[in-house]
Amino acid sequence: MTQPVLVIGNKNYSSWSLRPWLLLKQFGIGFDEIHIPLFTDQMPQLMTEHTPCNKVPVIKDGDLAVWDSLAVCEYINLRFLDGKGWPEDLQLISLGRSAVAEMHSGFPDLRHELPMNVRRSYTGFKASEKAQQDIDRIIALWQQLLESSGGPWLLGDFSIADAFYAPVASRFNTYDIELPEALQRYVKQILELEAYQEWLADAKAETEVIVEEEVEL
Ligand SMILES: N[C@@H](CCC(=O)N[C@@H](CS)C(=O)NCC(=O)O)C(=O)O
Repeated sequence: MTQPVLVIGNKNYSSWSLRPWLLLKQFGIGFDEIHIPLFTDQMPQLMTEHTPCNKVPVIKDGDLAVWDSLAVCEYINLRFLDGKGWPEDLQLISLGRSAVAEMHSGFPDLRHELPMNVRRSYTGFKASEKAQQDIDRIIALWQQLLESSGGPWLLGDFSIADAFYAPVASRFNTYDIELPEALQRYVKQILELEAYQEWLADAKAETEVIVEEEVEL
């Protein structure tokens, strides 16, 4: 059987790409990668060649191409993880799905003001009131999930929810966001994953800079 292929953007910037990549890695699923450097001259041709929607991530599995990070993670869960991408408990799955949906469609100020930039670390970053509201909501959400599941991951074992919030953990680290101690531990746990370290090393090796994603203090 040939391996699935994950089509992704720059590892330094593409938060949507990190989600399925981390999920596959954490569950030890073999896959090949195609990288599309975002907003470069090569991007349009590569997008046409490898994606149905001109966006990443996309997973290609034989003749099938699945796009959008949520659909990609759900495909991975059903096709390769035997459903283990979610916990078994109905209450926890439902809380997790709500949290993932909230991440997928929400937090616009966090996304805009604190773009993922895994290789940078800022000191003295000050979030606007609206971005701070997003941060506060994520803090409350993570606390709720960790308390409900008992941890150490958001839903107990590592799940799609952690894959979805890993880019936020990365942002909190990059922009040095103040967090309660238990959540500092959660962020550290994400950053110390072997898979995250691999992603970071690859991001550091990238040479492209997307000026719009580089915050100037
Ligand atoms: N909702 C989509 C968003 C995907 C998305 O916006 N990807 C960005 C990269 S992180 C992209 O491909 N941008 C290229 C473009 O907009 O032309 C998902 O979850 O996969």
